[in-house]
Amino acid sequence: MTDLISRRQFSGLLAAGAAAGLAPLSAGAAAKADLPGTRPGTRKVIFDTDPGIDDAMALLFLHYLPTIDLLGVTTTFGNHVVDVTTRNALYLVERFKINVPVARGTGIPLVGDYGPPPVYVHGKNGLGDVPVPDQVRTQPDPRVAHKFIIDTVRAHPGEVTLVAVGSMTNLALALREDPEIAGLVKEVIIMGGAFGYFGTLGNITPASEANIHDDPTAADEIFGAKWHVTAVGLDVTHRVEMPTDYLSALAKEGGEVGQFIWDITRFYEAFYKKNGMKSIYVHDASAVAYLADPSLFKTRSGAIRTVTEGLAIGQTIQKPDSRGFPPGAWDNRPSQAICVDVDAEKLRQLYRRTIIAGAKTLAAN
Ligand SMILES: [Ca+2]
Repeated sequence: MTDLISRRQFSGLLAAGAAAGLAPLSAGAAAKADLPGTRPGTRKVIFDTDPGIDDAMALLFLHYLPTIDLLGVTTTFGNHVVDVTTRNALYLVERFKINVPVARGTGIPLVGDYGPPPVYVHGKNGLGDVPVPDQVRTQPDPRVAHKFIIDTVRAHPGEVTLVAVGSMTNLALALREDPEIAGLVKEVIIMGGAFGYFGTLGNITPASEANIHDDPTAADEIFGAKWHVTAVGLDVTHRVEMPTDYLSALAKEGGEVGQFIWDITRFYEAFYKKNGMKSIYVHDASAVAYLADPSLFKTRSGAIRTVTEGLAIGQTIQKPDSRGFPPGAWDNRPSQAICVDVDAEKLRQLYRRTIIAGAKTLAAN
């Protein structure tokens, strides 16, 4: 949503939603032009993604947030090979009339190889095996993803937030080719890492979260660059669950968008239920929620390193600024933020309200 008319329509629909009994997140919220609790103004965003079921949920959330000006989608490998994640991104922007370019990114990490895609989590087609055409009409941007990132950041110096929810390879390639962009990016928000805050383990090994494990060298480079990174890792995303009844209510209230989220999450939910859970984890949409409303989270500052080889490859370790240690590998690295707590209920409310209001704009257009 990039034009003023659709933003106004959206705000009106939000107010209508509040009048219909949707619980506001804060008193007097329905009267505000923007979503309650969200950052004021328009935030320019590039979404770097590997769709992916939770990526699709995050992209729809991002698209329908009225405070966000989505400038483009860049694709990477992770939840599937990059051919498939790019096809899925093109399909999503076409189907939901998200009028932004999609730039295809790299298919391999900076070092080593990409293993078999986790089809047991995201399905053979990466979108929970809901039918997706092999080919979509929308063509990718002619630029490779990291060039698109460089061009777009340089076109809007100081304004662009990078939200990265797959492997960090495109961001690292952009930094390698044009290190000055670190000083031109407004902010970087990633879904990635497991920092052990609550004794949190990884999800691909006991040490490592999948996005970081897919390219630990890239992750270490992006944490070491002189831009501000906030990592929304498993420490908080494992505290944000969407149970079946939440998703079924979204399917009823959220029009075509809610129905699509319901459809793609059937496969994902079955995976989690096989592993003894009653709900799905909301990984990538939690990073978008941080962008929309950082007050939903608590953070901790400190330099971050990623283990790039050996048994613990992909492990992310922060040295909190509040702690002193003898000289070591964290010295002379920028202080970055990790999320250490989240108001999951408010996050779910924000997601629900955004999808329901967004679905009405889709139906009206
Ligand atoms: Ca992802």
